[in-house]
Amino acid sequence: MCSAARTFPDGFLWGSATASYQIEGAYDEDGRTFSIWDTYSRTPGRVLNGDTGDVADDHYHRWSEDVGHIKNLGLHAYRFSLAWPRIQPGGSGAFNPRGIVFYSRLVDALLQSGVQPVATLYHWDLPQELEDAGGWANRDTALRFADFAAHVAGQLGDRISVWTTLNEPWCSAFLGYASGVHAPGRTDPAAALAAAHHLNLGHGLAGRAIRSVLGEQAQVSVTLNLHVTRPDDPDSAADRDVIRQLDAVGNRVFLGPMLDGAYPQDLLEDTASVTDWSFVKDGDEATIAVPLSVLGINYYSTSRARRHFGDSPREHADGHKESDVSPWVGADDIDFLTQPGPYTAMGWNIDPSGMTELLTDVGARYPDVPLMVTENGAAFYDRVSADGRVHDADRVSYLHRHIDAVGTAIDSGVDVRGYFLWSLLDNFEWAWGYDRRFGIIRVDFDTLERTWKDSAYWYAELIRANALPPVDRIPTHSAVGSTAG
Ligand code: IFM
Repeated sequence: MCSAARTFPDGFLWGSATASYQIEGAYDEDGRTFSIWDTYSRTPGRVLNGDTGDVADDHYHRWSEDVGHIKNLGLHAYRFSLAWPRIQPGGSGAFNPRGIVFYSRLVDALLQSGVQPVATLYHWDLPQELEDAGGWANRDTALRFADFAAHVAGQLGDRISVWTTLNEPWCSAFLGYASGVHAPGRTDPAAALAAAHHLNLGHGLAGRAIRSVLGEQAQVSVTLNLHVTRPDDPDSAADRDVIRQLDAVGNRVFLGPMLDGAYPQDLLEDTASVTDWSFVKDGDEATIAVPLSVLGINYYSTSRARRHFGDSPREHADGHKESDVSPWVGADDIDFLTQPGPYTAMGWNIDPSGMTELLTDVGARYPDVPLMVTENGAAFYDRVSADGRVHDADRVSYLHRHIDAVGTAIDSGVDVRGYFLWSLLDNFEWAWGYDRRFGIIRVDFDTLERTWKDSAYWYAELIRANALPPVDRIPTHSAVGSTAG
């Protein structure tokens, strides 16, 4: 029996995403200075195998070839990020024209290929000098970020379709400043909450700066990695309260000020022993609530939690890298439980229902805000087969099920405007270095050669048809064409 393929609304935006530090390399070229990830990756023991982003995918030199792949895939939009230390070495003062030239050429090439550029202003590569001055825990960083945003908006102007201020501020604040498994590697819960606030403030100031340069019609967005956490025992009031608490410190710490204009009261109460939140100044919450043109949502997996009682051993299986210090500030008495498999190479459970649940939940909370899936994808241990191809059937299956889950949310009335697959290329996966491959295009990290995986052919077919192909429909090389240019 053959059922009709799931189709998507006309104009649905199919894209793919990358980030500057993960793909660019050229860490010391054309005036670029160190970011916190250059420092962190050079710190022994921080990144698997001592990998750094020094070369990464060498996209800085191979961007033209990569735009060719983007074009041949048929992507409608490409989401990339701008390296702040390339454009404004040191993070304050003079701007570096050679830094902006790189992005300007990239944007022009995308537009000439009929691809909409979606730019993220901050995907974790904070200039090291700003970290030395206190990083995101320091209010001034938010002001510096707004200056950077205004400059970039002036330079790239209306060639950018959507301006995303921040990527996953939860990771920047809580993995960077609480658990320390991301740069800058600090383990200070109070600093993590201050960082969350200053990231929020930076978002609001930057969004307003972009609109003051480009006009009110400029499309301003932010990308959040919202957490789908289920109670261990849905009938337990204690476990349901755990979910409320994690929703506050994982999701509403950003959604609250950005979309409701205020921090949630329960968050302030849950974290009162950590900070008095005196870093929130009069007017900050109103600034943060800059109207959003679209809200970006990243989704990968779910987690399950319960209240921890007594002295029984703690479990740490929350989908993030192991650390002695939890990123969940104010939630020391919460256990994250192992989720049933299957898992990706990250150890993250595969659960497409979480995608539908998240989109439906956010859509119900904020019915007037269009949503965009700005990241979704999976790392697997890919192999090059004897035929020279990468038959990544597990990735195709993951994508099929998650994109179908996006369709389910759309069917139920959620306003989802697009889907960006993470990631275009295998790249530097932060603390996991080059060991975890998310790309639909394989990168040989010795030769830097790019090879389309089966998932790339499959995704190209999906875009062409605007309909979900079966997992076993992998078009041939000649049917799609995988060479750049
Ligand atoms: O690689 C990252 C990306 O930089 C941010 N979102 C999650 C991805 C996979 O871990």
